[in-house]
Amino acid sequence: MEGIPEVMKMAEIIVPVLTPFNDGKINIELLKEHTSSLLKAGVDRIFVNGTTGMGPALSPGEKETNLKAVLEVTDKVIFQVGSLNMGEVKSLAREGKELGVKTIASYAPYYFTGLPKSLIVRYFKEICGEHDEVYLYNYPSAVGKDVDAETVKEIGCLKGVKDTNDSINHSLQYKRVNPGMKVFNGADTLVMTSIATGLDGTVSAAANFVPEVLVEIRRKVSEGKVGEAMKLQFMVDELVSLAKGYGYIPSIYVLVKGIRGYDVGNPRPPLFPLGDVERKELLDKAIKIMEKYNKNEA
Ligand code: ELE
Repeated sequence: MEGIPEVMKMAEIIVPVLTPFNDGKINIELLKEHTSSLLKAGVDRIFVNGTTGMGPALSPGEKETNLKAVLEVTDKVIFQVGSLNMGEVKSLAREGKELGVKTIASYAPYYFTGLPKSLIVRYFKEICGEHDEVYLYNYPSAVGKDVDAETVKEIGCLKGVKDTNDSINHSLQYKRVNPGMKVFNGADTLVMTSIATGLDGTVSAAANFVPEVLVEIRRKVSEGKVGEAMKLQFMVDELVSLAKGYGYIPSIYVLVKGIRGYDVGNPRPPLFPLGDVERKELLDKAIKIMEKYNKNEA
């Protein structure tokens, strides 16, 4: 498309794919089907074992199971390997490399408070020792610490950042301080903003249930139809805000089934699946929101 700023054509839509469980075990077939469906809808890469994928609730073996399932469908994968056991982290990083995964990622060590910066720097440097392309998954509100742009500079070997942060300025700061680094924002409410400000894209959990809408937001922004993009963004915002009232991750399973029309199993307790009444209520409300925007009544 002529006349479209290069950066907007390139902005990636990355989906942190959910992990389908049935009877406590990962349902590999459902994960593969969901992955295929998302790629057909136009998402660019699959982020495996993220927050929405319940990464912190998975054993190393399960993280590998998820990776292998997704690799059967696509090589456009980011493999999240973080945990509180350095040995496991490094062995997953090696495994990713052996399996030909181009990019791996990790959140910072969570739960433990008061870790000095030097320790965070060492954690990421050790991962870089195992793989050529490592991204930081920065998620301060969940992890309890912010690995900021200056720390990333000090780490020195990271190739990208996924910054789950309501401040777009915080995400842009990685670019200012580390030119050449790929930077993605991970907030569902900032999909349009991430694209329009020239970040490298978005990692949005909402891409599990409305991938086409995110692809459309990118298209509208690239065509300069910012008002139309904003309307779609606001629809996503309303859906996310509704879903958060029922527990965001368990709700995503319901929304995928209700909106996309196929089963993705259940989350893993303590992220308990929604009950029948909640499911119906959530879905009825979600459909009303989508109808309102489709009829242009918003
Ligand atoms: C985001 C979360 C953020 C998505 C992942 C993601 O799942 O790995 O509730 O806005 O903090 O990190 O969905 O959720 P909120 O990248």
